[in-house]
Amino acid sequence: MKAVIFDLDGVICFTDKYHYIAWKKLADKNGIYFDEDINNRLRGVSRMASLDIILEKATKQYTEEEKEYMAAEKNATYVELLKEMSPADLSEEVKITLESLRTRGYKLAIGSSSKNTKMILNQLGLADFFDAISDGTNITKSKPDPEVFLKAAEFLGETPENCLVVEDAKAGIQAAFDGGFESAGLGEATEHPNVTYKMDSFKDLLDICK
Ligand code: B16
Ligand code: MG
Repeated sequence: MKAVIFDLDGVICFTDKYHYIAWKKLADKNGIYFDEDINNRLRGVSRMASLDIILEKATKQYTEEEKEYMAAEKNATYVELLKEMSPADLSEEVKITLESLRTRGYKLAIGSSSKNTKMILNQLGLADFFDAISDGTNITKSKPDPEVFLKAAEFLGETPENCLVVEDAKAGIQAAFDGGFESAGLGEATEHPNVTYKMDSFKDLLDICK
């Protein structure tokens, strides 16, 4: 293993709570039922695909134009919430583990579905930390398609066999498996049958990547 590709939301940081608040505001405004269980199904899923999942509970049909508007509205709320993030939102555990992996010589990349990746890394003080960033701005297909991780490996100049993907979403483990990557799962990702390593916490990476 020469490189580690990290998912962002749910792995490096906990923007999932902001996604929840922003989607909840949109759902409430439109009288659509939304809860934490539905929010969990949005992990690793692109913005428009997330909206389609939310609209499963809607009682009317929305046009593509209305959907674009709703997604933009949700994103505006989300971006306002991201502005409150700071380096204090990066846990000591994540920080120390990332620094140890770097010291051990691993190349480190981000593989996230989010189009707000650069802003989030900036807020966390990680704007220049990673060797490569593959995110929602350079892909055409979202997880569970492997494109985001294949691009990350390409940007690092490594083959998938040499990269470990770290994920919190089942869709992300599926993407890693289909792309020929080994994976390390956190939370619900550990339930996926194809996850290579099941982790209890982020620092377990230091036992996997010696
Ligand atoms: P945005 P990840 C994903 O991030 C989130 O888990 C998912 O809930 C979100 O819909 C997606 O990013 C797109 O985010 O609206 O900011 O482009 O887990 O792949 O880092
Ligand atoms: Mg995630």
